[in-house]
Amino acid sequence: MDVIDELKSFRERDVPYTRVLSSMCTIPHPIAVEAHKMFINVNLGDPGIFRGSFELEKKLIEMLGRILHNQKASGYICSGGTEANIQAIRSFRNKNKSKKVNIVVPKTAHFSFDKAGEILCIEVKKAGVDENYRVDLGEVESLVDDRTIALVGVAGTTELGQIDPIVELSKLAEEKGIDLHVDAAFGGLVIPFLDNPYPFDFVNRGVSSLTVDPHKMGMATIPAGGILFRDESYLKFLEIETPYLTSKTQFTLTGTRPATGVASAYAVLKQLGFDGMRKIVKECMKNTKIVLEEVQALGFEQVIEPVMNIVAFKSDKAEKIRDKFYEKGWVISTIREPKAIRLVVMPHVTEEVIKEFISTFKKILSDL
Ligand code: 0PR
Repeated sequence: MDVIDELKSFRERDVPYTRVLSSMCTIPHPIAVEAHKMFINVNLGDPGIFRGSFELEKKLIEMLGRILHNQKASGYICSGGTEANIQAIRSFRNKNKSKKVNIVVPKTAHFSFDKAGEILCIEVKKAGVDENYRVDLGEVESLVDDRTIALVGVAGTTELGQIDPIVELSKLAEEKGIDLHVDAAFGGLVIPFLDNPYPFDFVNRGVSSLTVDPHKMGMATIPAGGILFRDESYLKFLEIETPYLTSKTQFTLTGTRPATGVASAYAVLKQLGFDGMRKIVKECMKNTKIVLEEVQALGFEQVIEPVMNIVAFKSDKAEKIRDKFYEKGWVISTIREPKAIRLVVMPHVTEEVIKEFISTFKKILSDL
């Protein structure tokens, strides 16, 4: 067998996106694929060689900064939300020279903050949430002590797509003189394009940094995560000397790093513009509403009214339903608190896909 056929045979075993309602990634936009191909051998870890690509990254950060209300935003395109979150916390930790420190995150925060805590040797305190699964401000405040260096708020939680009260968290961070990181890995390229966007970004003075991933709703190719800081000063806390490179210092976590995510994310945002992105988000929200109504009609109740294109339905049999879907070639996910099935309505989840999904769901329910 020729190696390409061999690769195909592996690739064919992957579940196609049109059967996946659990993923925050999607089929990249065609312009992203074209852009990706043009940058396959670029190493942004050596920006003195790849000067044009490095300039493009700066332009993309500027573009993202404009969407997120900060013309002075500084940052870079990284491997994903995990690296972005780790780097934000690393910058705050290095800024605070004291040895033993902690951060306060919502208990609904992504597990990448546990990784950050472990790698950086800092305590990660977890605050509970209210009945709408937004972080409880009183609990956040009670967990803050004189070793707390930062708060985290999530704009688009992984499980429910909920937005924490960033406005209040920002005020609290300012009051306490500490940094606030907003994890908008998913919501960062959804909320700005909604009809009544919640002010989750740098418009709040207390927000020091923000994670926004083009490889999620930005329809860029994988990997394309993003970390944006309020200004350049935060990057200084991340700098390491690099004596033999074309650059004297490096603030990224990885050394060799691709520019494919930069090019593909830039291409999508530039080609679609604000209006094009609004259209994509509008379509996802319309389809989320269809999923909501169809699944309600099957007798399920949503955990929260969907804020973005993620919807979860309470069920004691959530895991069983998920496994049955899997047997039939579909992938959905579940959450534990409350027990529920979770559906992410990405651009690949079209009306046609929803129709097939609902008819599969009906068969599963009749077999349960
Ligand atoms: N922050 C939030 C709010 C996230 O939801 C995620 C990932 C991250 C950070 C970390 O991002 P990276 O995975 O890019 O490092 N959320 C999804 C999750 O863990 C990622 C995902 C995507 C999982 C596609 C599965 C999948 O098929 O559920």
